[in-house]
Amino acid sequence: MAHDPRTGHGVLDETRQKTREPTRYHVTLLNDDYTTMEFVVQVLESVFDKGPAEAHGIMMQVHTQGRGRCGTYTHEIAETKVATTRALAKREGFPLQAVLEEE
Ligand code: TYC
Repeated sequence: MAHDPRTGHGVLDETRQKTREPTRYHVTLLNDDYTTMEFVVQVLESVFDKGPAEAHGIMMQVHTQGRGRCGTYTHEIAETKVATTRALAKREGFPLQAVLEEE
């Protein structure tokens, strides 16, 4: 803080509040033995806006490595995509799980 040379009193000279980027979250898909590959590709296309080739690539990564990233979003959007994935999977009777990971 600066000081007025006459009074010695503090003078507020910070005019701009510090800004902070919102924390972003990865949405990660987990492998299981029951969800069909076709359904996972459909979810990647419809919920995560992937094209067919990228969706297939991510699905195979999850299938072979156990997990794979579908995208990185603000907290609210990431939560919504996780919830939508769970709801679609539940409707079809698949145990497919998506989780949030802080960036
Ligand atoms: N492992 C599944 C199968 O063999 C396919 C699968 C891929 C399931 C990705 C979940 O997130 C997943 N049918």
